[in-house]
Amino acid sequence: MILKNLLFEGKLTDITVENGTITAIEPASGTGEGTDCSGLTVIPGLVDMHTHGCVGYDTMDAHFEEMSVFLAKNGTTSWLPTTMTMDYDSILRVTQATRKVSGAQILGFHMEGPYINEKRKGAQNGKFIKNPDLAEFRTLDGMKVVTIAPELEGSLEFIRECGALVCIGHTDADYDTCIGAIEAGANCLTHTFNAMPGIHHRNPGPIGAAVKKNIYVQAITDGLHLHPAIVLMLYKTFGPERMVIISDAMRATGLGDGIYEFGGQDIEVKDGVARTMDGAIAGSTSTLWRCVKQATAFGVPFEDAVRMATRTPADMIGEPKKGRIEVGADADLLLLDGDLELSRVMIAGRFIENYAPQHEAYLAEKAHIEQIASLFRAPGRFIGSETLSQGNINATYRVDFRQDDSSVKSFILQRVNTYVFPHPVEIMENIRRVTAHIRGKVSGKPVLHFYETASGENYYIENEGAFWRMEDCINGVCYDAVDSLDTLRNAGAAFGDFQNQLADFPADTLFPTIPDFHNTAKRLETFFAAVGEDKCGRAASVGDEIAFIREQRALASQLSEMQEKGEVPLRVTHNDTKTNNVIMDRATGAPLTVIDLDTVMPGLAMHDFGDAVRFAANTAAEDEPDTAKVSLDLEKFRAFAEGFIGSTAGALTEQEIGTMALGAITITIELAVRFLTDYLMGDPYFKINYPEHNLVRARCQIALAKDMLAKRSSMEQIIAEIAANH
Ligand code: GN1
Ligand code: MG
Repeated sequence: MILKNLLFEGKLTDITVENGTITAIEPASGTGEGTDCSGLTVIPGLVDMHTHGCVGYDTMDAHFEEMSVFLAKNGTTSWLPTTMTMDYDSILRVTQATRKVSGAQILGFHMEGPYINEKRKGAQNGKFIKNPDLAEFRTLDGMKVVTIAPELEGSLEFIRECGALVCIGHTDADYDTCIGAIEAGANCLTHTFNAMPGIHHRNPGPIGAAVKKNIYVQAITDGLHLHPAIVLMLYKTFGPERMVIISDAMRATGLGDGIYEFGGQDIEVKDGVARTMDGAIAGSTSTLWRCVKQATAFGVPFEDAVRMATRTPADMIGEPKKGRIEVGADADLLLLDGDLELSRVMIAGRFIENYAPQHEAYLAEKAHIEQIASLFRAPGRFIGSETLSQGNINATYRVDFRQDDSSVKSFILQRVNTYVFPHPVEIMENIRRVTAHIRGKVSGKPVLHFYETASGENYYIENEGAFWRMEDCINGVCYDAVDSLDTLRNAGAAFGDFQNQLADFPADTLFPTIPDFHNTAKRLETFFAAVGEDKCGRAASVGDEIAFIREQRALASQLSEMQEKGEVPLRVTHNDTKTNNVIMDRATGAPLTVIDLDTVMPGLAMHDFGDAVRFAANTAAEDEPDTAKVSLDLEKFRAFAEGFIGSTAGALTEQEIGTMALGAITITIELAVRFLTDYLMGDPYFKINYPEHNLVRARCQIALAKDMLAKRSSMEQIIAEIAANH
C-alpha cells in the first residue's frame, strides 16, 4: 500500500507499506496509484510504557482486548500493560493472558511494584509491598520493565540479575542510593516527581541522580500530576531523547466520574481527577495523546512532545522498530488532520477499522461465554474469559469473575465433547458422587467443585445441544512436561491416593461413561476394522505402523484377557492419568488435587500407572514429530513408580505389581492404536492442530512402545525393587 501526499516532517511524502513494515519513504511523486492522504500529517503511533487501564478495564483484569481497542482509537499503537502492587497469583495471571488483541499491540508488561517503598506507595496497595524477589520475578513471563525502590534490601542484585529494564520509582531513596542503582543498571525514573523525594539543593534525590547520569525520565504530562512549569523543566533538563511521556491511565479513562477499583482499592474520579480515599492522586484519566497535547500546550514543541511519546519510549524499552517512521520500521502510523487532531490510525500496516471484524468476533464469543457462565450460580460478576488449550477432547475456558471485595476469582467453563461423551449427564452424576466421596476423606485440600444452575443441575444444555459445566479453578500448576523427579514422585502419589480414596466406592454403581475405554483387545478390533474399511484412503501410507501393531497384538491384549478371567481386580480408577491432570502447589510442589474426572470408571491400576508413565517418562512430548527424540526415561519411570506404588502398595495384589511394567507397554500401544484409528477415520475424536497430528502422535507412541519393549526387564526390576521396600 502506498500512502500518498502525506505531510511528513514538513514535506509532502509518499510512504510505502508492505507486510506491516515501512518499505519506502519518498518525496511525493504526485502521480501513480495509492491512497491519497492530502492534507494529512503523519507521525509515528504512540508507545505507552506505563498505563494501567481504560474503558472500565484494568491490566489486573488480565483481559486486554477492550483496552487495546480503545488505546488504538486514541493513537496509542503499542503499550506495556502495567501491573499494580498486588499478590503474586494476580500478577501471574496477567502475564498468562492472551496478548493477541485487535488493537494496540502488547510489547510486554511493566510491573509497578510490589518491590516498592511503603512510604511512597502513592495509590499502590501497601498490603502487598515486599522486597525484590528474583526467583519470583523470573517466573513472570514477558515482564519487560519493572519499577522498584532501590533502597530495599536485595535491590542491587535484583537490578543486575533480573533481565528486565529497571525503573526507579515509588521510592524514598537518596541521591547516592539512586546513583548506585543506576550504576547497577537502572535506567529510568518512574513518573518523575510523583511518589519520590523532590529536589533539595543539598539533597538532590532520585531526580538529581537522573540528571547526573542522564537516564530516561517518565513524566505524566496530564496537567494534574506535574505543574506545567515542571513539565518544561524536565523537558529543558532531559530533552526529547530522555524524557518519556506516559499516561499512567487507570480504568476510568474514557468513562465519566465515579467510584472505580484500582489495585484492590476504591478510587474516586471527580472532574477527571482520580484519587484514593486518602486523597493520593491515583493515576490519570488521560490518554497518551492528550498528554502529548497538554505538553504542547505547556510549551514543549509539538515535534518533541511526539518524540517523547514515540521514539524515546521505544528506545527506552528496546523496541527499535517502534515509534519511528523510517524504512524497516513497523508501519504504526497516525494521520492527523489540519488541526493536528487524530484522523486515522494504522497498526502493523492496517488501518484499525480493518481490525473491526476480529474485534466483533471477539465480542460475540465473549457475550456467549458470559451468557453461559452467568447461568451457573458462582459468586461475582463476569469480566472476561480466556480459551485454554489443554486437553485433547473438551473445549475449555477460564472465566474470571470480579468479587465483592474487588478481587478476581477464576472458574473453569467447559463445553463437553458429546461425540466422545454421548451421555454427559451420566458423567456429571459420576463426578458428583465421586467428589462427594472424596470430600468425606480428605481435609485441608481442595476438592473439585461444580456449580449448579438455578434449576439445580451441575450442567447446562444449550438449545443446539451444547453441554456446559463450570467448576472452581484451583490455584496451582499442571505440568505438561515434568523435569523434576520430586514432582513426578508427587504426581505418582497423587494418583495412588486418588485410587485409595475410591477403594471403598461401589464401582458397579458408576455409569460406564465410555464403555471398554481401556479394553485394549477391543481397541485393537476397532483398529483392524478401521484398517479394513480405510474410509479416508490413508491405510496404505501407514503400513509399517499397522505391521508393528499387528506384531504386538497378542502382548497388548494380555491385560484385558487377565481382567476378563478375573486374574486382576477391577478398581475405581482415573483412566486419564496424564501429569497435567494433577494440580500442584506452585510453591511447595505438593499435589493439591486430581482433575479431569470424566473417565473415572472401573479399571485396572496398571493402566493408571502405565498411562502416567507413557506421558511423563517419555523424553519427548506425546506428539513429538522427531521420533529420534522419543524414549523412556528410566529415572522418571522410577520416580513416578516410587510415588504410585508407595501410596498403593498395601492395596495392590502381587499380580498387579507384577504387571505394572506390562501396563505401561500396553497403554502406550493402546494410545498408538487409538491415535492411528482416529487418523484412519478422518480424525473425528481427538482435537488436532494440523492434518497429520494424529499420525504424528501414533508414531511417537510406537517409538516409545518400542523403547519400552527393549527396556522391559529394567522396568520390571525397578518395580520389584520398589515393591520390596514396601
Ligand atoms: C484425551 O482430554 P485429555 O487430553 O485429558 C483422552 C485420553 C488420552 C489423551 C491423550 C476421554 O485426554 O484417553 O490418553 O487424550 N481422553 C479421552 O493425550 O479419550
Ligand atoms: Mg502507575
